[in-house]
Amino acid sequence: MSACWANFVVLLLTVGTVNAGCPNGFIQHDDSCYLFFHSTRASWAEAMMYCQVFKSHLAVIESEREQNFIEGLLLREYHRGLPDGCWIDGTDALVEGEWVWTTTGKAISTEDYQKWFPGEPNSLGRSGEDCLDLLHHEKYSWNDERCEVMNNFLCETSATDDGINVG
Ligand SMILES: [Ca+2]
Ligand SMILES: [Ca+2]
Ligand SMILES: [Ca+2]
Repeated sequence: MSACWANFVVLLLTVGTVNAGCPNGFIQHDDSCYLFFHSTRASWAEAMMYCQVFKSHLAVIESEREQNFIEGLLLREYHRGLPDGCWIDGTDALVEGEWVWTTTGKAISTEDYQKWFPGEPNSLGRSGEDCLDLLHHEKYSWNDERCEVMNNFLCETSATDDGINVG
């Protein structure tokens, strides 16, 4: 076991609340389990891989109810020195301006729940901004951000009835 992997295991054993339907360390809300990585910073692509290591994916926010829960979770865990942004699953890297949830492959269309901060997505800069993050200083409204930015991130997976997550 590498030192790196050992650190993950220690993290898993020490963070969060254990719930019947969730992997160790994840917090349950409705049918999902969440794990906020507040002590790890990663680019959006790296964050996606971290979540996969934990048999989960970057969070997909599909309702106001889910957004509200996540806002509460991030606010509780926020402390000074953390990055302003928290990666979630959305991207428009494939076609500029067409936002999709990578995990489901579903377009974030006008009928779907969205909570962009006014003026976002604004695709700033030459490379554009192709990855979705929640901004602490904007009460966790959505923003498009450069995917290379080192942010915290939020993983999500489905809750199960028996507590054994099959991923
Ligand atoms: Ca979700
Ligand atoms: Ca973009
Ligand atoms: Ca932006």
